[in-house]
Amino acid sequence: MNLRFLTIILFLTFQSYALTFKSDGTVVDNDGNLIDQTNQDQSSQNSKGSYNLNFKTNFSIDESYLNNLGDLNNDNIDDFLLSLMVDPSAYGAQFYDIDYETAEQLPRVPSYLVYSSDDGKYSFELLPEETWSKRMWAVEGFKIDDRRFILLGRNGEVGKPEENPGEKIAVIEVNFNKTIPNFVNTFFEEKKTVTAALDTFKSDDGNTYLVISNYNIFSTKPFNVYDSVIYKFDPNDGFSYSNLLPYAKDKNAHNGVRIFDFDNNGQLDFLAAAEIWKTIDFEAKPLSQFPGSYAVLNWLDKNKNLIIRLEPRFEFDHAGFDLNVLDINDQKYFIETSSQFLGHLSKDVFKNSALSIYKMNQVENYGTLNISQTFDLGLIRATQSKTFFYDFDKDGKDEIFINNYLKNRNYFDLIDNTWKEVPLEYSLISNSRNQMITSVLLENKDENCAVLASTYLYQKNKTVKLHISDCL
Ligand SMILES: [Ca+2]
Ligand SMILES: [Ca+2]
Ligand SMILES: [Ca+2]
Repeated sequence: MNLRFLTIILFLTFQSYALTFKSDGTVVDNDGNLIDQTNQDQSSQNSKGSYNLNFKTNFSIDESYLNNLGDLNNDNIDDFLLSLMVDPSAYGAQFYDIDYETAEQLPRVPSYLVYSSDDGKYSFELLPEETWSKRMWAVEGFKIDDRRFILLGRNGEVGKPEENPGEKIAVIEVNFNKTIPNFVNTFFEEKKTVTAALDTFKSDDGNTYLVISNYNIFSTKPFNVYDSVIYKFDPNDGFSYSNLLPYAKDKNAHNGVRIFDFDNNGQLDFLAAAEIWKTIDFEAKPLSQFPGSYAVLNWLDKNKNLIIRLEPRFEFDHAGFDLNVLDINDQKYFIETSSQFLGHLSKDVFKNSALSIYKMNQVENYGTLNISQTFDLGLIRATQSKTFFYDFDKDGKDEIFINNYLKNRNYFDLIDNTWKEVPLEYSLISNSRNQMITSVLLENKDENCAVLASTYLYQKNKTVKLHISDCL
């Protein structure tokens, strides 16, 4: 099937859903709110030091996503990955209506390593074509000794759940000639999966493990595209199955996973942002006994597991997307983004969006922490919304920042024991039409500042424009 034909089919498929494609290239939802546009506003609102990068492709891009990779080329400035996606659900249409064959026919589209270069600006390099993906937002950079790698969680959701073909996760090894990248090796897992989230950790014996959430609980290998797996990764031999099967909550989709020792007891802990399972019919009956995100202390030692449940902001409609722990003056806070999940066949699959904050206190095993404070993020949905922690006001304690936003980008600051929203002063990509922005915060440790790279989450364009702010 050629692309134009496919586009027409997809277009027709979407007509019956909540969004309308207008002749001027704009897309509006049922309430007439403008969601997207074909012709981007070229006007520039650059302030001193900020600039744009343009990524031209041969594909019509539906979505884009930015992931911080840490400092890969050792100049104390964070590098990042721009991943482009094709996906009907970018426009609110149901990916569930795309069958296996159509999903297989969707093109794989480029990703770019965006790296800090000698001239003090960001440059970019196209990833090897074999690693391009239809749809990828789960990405991480990691190091083994002096070698640098990029882990690509290829293929999020495309197609009906039972027909999603998946893609193989990949690891690219990258060398640098001064700051300029050279992709020297690529490793693939043999089996295709549907990767929602990932993280890496090192064991005490120095081995590197890759934790790949394909939504469901952990399995020894991906028997099914949805089975999550923990791999051991060898820098010379690539992937092998670790056979680690630590606890994860059954009948929940794991949209976000993080593994680190957040209580500083020397044992790795697990943070899971979880989405309730519902029946795939118009009733959308809950299948999860306990909806909500959760943490597991001492994750790799089942005898010492301590499970902390987090009160789900949206109760039996709860879909957590990111969960992290922030430590302020020895008080730890769980920070979660979430949406209300109405059901696969609902007119709006997701609606509403929240940032919820929980004070981590001593809890009994299987105890539930109540929400301490919650904010409405003002997004149509919080899918792929992640949090960053950074000391924006340079007072010695970190604030919370969300990567996705519509009108106001704010950070959340703890002032007199209460979290408050504070406007953020970075220059942004021009957004005269209130498109959904996605961004990534990038630290420059030499200059003790950070830049904000921003672009449109929903693109519908062949040229993707990225705005880099000045370093504040
Ligand atoms: Ca760098
Ligand atoms: Ca721990
Ligand atoms: Ca601060």
